[in-house]
Amino acid sequence: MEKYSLLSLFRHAGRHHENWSRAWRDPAPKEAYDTVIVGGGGHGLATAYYLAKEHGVTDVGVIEKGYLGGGNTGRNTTIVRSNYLRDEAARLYDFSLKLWEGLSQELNFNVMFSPRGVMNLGHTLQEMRDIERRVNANRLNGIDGEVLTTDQVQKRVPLLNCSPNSRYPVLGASWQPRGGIARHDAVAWGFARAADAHGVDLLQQTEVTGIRCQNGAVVGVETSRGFIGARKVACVTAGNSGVLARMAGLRLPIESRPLQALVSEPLKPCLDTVVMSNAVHCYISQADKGDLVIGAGVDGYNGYGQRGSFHVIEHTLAAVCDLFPAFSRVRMNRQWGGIVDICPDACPIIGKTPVEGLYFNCGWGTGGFKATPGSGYVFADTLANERPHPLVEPFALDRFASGALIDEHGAAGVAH
Ligand code: FAD
Ligand code: PYC
Repeated sequence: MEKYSLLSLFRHAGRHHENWSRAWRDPAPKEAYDTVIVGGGGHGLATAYYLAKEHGVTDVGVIEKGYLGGGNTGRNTTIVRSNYLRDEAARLYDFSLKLWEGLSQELNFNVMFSPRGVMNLGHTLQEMRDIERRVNANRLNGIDGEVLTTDQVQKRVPLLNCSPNSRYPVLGASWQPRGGIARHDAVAWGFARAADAHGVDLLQQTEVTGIRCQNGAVVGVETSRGFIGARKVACVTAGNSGVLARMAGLRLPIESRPLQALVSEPLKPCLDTVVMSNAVHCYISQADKGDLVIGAGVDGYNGYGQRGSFHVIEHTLAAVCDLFPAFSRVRMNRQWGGIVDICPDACPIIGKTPVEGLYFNCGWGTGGFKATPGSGYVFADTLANERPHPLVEPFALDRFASGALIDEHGAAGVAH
């Protein structure tokens, strides 16, 4: 086995990046599809893949205005975990985590899922109580979780400042060993390649500019490459869901805000788990390339610019230096932003809309990367069977009319 991979490495090295075969086709749009998916991020591509693979629905076009994975999928800090408080959310995210655990094999593409554990620090007595409550709730749902003492935290993360005299003393943490990180681009590419292999058309550089409806039902989308008919239209357009909804005359309970992240210069391995702190507003891990991947909170205003305010990352870096004094000498390399669609209860909206044939999967806010495979799976099931998958029933749009909200601000907390 080793011999073959070495041989193939040499073969590829000799190609000087030439004559690679395409990982997916670049088809011309058809006049119509059974299902059009708007948005070629991880969720849209996963939906297309599971529609084809699990339900045999292959007459599908994924319409992406930019390049595949160029939205939040390619801009996030890649934290994967399922330690949500409410039963409905915990079940959905853990379903997704289980799919992550076999995803590289499923797609025959290394998505570099690395279950290195996720730690949420507690700095006050009240935070520790919340942590204990959440870990207990997780365990009741069969989700792994432990409460760590300060000493146990220090042992796992030697560089963390656990001194009782620090500005944010570490009183303990929650710990989910099955959580971790994954390679964001690879997830998009893996789903794209697999969906294409099932015959799904991936249409890049194609912007949806309108949603055409007749007699209360969707009939297709206007695009920068002309009208494309569809029996079903599924919008998976994180950051732009409100814009798409407006094209169909709908208004979603969503706010679109910038969320930032940044990476440092590469370092030797020094942090082998994910550390998150709601109170100081930072989360940090070390990528396989060696750079520290750091995330901040959302900006306090709505907008569609994919950048954020300087004071937000300044605050986050101050927090990183408090928690990890050794990192104060590390230089930052790049910073960027994405636009996240946030619902009032910090949970997604998945399912039908009042327009027949028009579906939305949106509102994942600051935390949808971890849901990518699970979201695609349950959304595909919902689309194919024209009824909500049992796991998504609680996430219907009408919960904002009925009041059956699923408050996950605590679990989503760090980036809100
Ligand atoms: P996207 O990847 O954004 O895909 C939507 C696509 O729709 C885009 O490619 C866009 O170009 C396209 N589109 C929009 N409008 C149109 C149109 N009119 N026509 C055609 N195409 C259109 N989540 C986590 O779980 N863990 C994290 O650590 C984490 N960190 C984050 C850090 C940052 C800085 C950001 C911004 C987000 C973070 N998230 C995290 C959230 C996560 O990135 C998103 O919830 C998730 O990636 C959404 O995936 P998606 O496929 O729905 O959206
Ligand atoms: O949901 O775990 C998360 C997260 C971390 C950073 C942004 N979102």
